[in-house]
Amino acid sequence: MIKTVATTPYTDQKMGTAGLRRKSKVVVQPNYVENFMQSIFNVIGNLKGKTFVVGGDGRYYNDIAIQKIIKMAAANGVSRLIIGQNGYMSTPAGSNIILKNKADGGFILSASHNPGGENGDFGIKYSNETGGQIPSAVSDKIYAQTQIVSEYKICDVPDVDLSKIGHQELCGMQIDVIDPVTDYVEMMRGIFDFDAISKLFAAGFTMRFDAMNAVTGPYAKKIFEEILGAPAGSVVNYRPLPDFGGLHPDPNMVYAKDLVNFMFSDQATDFGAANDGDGDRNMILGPKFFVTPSDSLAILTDNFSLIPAYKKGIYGVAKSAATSTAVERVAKEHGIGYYEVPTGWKYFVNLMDSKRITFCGEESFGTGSSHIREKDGIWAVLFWLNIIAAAGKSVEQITREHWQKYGRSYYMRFDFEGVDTAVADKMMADLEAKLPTLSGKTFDNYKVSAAGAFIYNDPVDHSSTKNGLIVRFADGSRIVYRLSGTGSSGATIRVYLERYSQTDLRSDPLKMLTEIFRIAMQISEIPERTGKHQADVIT
Ligand code: G16
Repeated sequence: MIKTVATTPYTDQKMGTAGLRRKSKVVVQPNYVENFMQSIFNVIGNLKGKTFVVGGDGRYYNDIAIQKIIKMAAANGVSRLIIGQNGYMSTPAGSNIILKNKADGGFILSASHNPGGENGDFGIKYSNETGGQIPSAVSDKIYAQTQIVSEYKICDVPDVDLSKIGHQELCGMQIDVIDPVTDYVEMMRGIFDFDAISKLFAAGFTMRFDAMNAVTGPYAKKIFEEILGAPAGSVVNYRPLPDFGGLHPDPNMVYAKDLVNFMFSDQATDFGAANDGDGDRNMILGPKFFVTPSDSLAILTDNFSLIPAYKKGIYGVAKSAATSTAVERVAKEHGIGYYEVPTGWKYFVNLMDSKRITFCGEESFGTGSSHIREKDGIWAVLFWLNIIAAAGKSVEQITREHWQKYGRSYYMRFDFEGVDTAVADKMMADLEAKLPTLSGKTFDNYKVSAAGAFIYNDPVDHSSTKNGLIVRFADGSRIVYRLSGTGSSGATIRVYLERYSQTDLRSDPLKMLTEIFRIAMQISEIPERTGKHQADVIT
């Protein structure tokens, strides 16, 4: 039943910040998924005795791609697949299943926060036995393989029924279809004080969780409504749909606009949250109040002792370089380890495995801990609920008291989308060459203290990664420039701005950052080079 099929390479199968992401229309081309998967299997080598976890966020093409992966895994000699029922599994749940079963890795079919559907995006995230996504050295090898792949192996059998939980066999490979929610719920129960959160809801506390018609709906319904007792209807858009019902499942102020409008209305619940397509990102809101992801990381870290699983102490904390410096001040106050890594959750994995850090987070709405090796949307929401239950304070009170204690990092990200790739690359190259000449120069009242590329030397595997350009000012303000690695067409230039104040805690972030935005445009020449004077998306 095993067939070997001849194929020719696609030139564009290089993974980005988190796996392979392309337009659905690209991925549905003949042999596109097959070439990519065969390249991965070729790089792994001997697959006998190996177990992989497979699932996805339910987006368009999930069902077709998953069948191809199952049949190819069997034909390539994989011993066992653990698959989420109906092909569903969130990215954090997948990481947990890999670790719990000591599996050799896993594949989550998702383009994360990118829109889905026939005209949207599709993607494949590949994790290894750490439960985290593979390091760049491995993805480089896979890319090289995609450039020479000439045949793939597939089991020529009818589709596997993934609707029923249980065991089955295919071409000598064992398949275990599991409920993707159960293990995840148990893990959360082991971390947080479910009794305290239940009491909070029993006392009348209200929340709205927007699952954005993506994979976290079933997880959120189970945990927030069924177990913790949030009022029925607290979880909205909870049915995963192939096109996310037309929503763009990116939990931020721009794309989660139904939730944002609701939370900024007079009908707002006490707490609001959203997750992304595959459940690893989160957004936290209070009534008429938004918590930036950078602040959220700092606040969670500062309050670790309120959470049962962390109350004995945490190793340390890490953030991506582009994320605001808010958590650095918390790390200093608590005397714990502090690390700055390139953008990409995979850079946290070595730090967690070597017990250097417990928490980590990014400005791109990702927060997590060493309970798994991915960021975790529902974990972050439960962390906030647990703090609220333990401290008896609102989201706004907790955040304002945090600023009172540590000062406030005004922080925003400006995205210039759909830029011609050659123009974006040239802009970054020219900027990198120019930055060393800026040191000591003053722009308006801002004096440059240092400027250059961000280079990360991993303390564990000693690899070195260059990612983004940073301009630091004498007053602690910063500009970070990067090209996104998660888009599916053209280039997106990201400009991250930060300004710190110990005294001015109630200003409008956009106003506080107006001057730095102007300086950022002047230094980079983005308007002249791209024709864009305003960002397409501001978060
Ligand atoms: C991925 C990565 C994150 C990264 C984000 C944005 O998240 O796992 O580490 O911060 O992309 O990356 P970029 O700025 O390169 O677009 P996700 O949720 O998309 O898997």
